[in-house]
Amino acid sequence: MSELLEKIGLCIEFGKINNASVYPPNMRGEDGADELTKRAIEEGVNPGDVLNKALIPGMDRVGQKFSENKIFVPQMLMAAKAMSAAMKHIQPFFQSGAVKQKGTFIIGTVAGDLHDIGKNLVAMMIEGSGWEVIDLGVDVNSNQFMEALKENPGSAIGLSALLTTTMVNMEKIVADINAFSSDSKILIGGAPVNTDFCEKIGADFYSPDPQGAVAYLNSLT
Ligand code: B1M
Repeated sequence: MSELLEKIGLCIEFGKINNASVYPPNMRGEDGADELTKRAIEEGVNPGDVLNKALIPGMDRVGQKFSENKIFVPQMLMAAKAMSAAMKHIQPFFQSGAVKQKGTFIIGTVAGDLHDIGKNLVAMMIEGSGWEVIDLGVDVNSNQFMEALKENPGSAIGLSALLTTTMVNMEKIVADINAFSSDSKILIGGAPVNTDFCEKIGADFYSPDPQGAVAYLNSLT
């Protein structure tokens, strides 16, 4: 099992999407993230293990290499595509929460930011824990959050940011939402943010991971 997880991690790291992908050349003809994740699930590997022991460590290595200028944006993009191909197979397990509708949760990646893998994970786990999730996608501005809030009053809101440059946009969105509806609970997350930043910008909770986000939302019910 650990060999299979290791291979899946390598597919993410090197952007090997599926058997048909010609990239990277040295893995041509081999199964990719798509087939290997499907096989892992069919063989009974825990979807949480696929996520935490293969996909996320693979993506961490991608980030590390990008920081060291060992790879560039096209390789990161291939890694993201491989990650999406794998996530398709684990998604149903996180979305199969039996109890539905504990409340409504509006989530988006903040304006200027196109990273959506972490946001999608948070959304799928929250949905799986019984919340209705309205996913506004990426590059979402204050007006879009407030429109969704007008249509779904009383919803909790989740903001994700992956870039230090988009943290300021998160700050603006939180201020706008608080001015519009001071009783809306705002949860923030993403690699560059933390509890101090959360307090500074007036958000209600920071979670470093989807599990913490689920626990926080469930504490509101
Ligand atoms: Co980008 N990128 N990227 N990138 N990218 C990072 C974030 C970076 C850290 C890489 C690096 O330098 N090491 C760096 C940011 C540096 C900084 O700001 N300090 C960076 C950069 C610089 C850029 C560009 C500017 C590159 C360029 O064009 N020169 C550009 C910006 C584009 C834009 O957004 N405007 C860019 C582009 C891209 C791609 C499009 C190629 C691709 C994204 C594809 C996609 O998302 N569909 C990409 C990728 C893949 C990455 C890395 C490698 C991986 C991100 C990821 O998906 N991680 C990333 C390096 C890294 O993080 N290791 C990097 C896996 C994911 C599961 O983790 O998103 O952190 P994460 O989510 C976690 C937690 O943070 C948390 O839960 C998740 C699961 O544990 N979480 C929440 C997230 N949101 C939450 C919300 C919550 C609660 C928890 O509540 C609401």
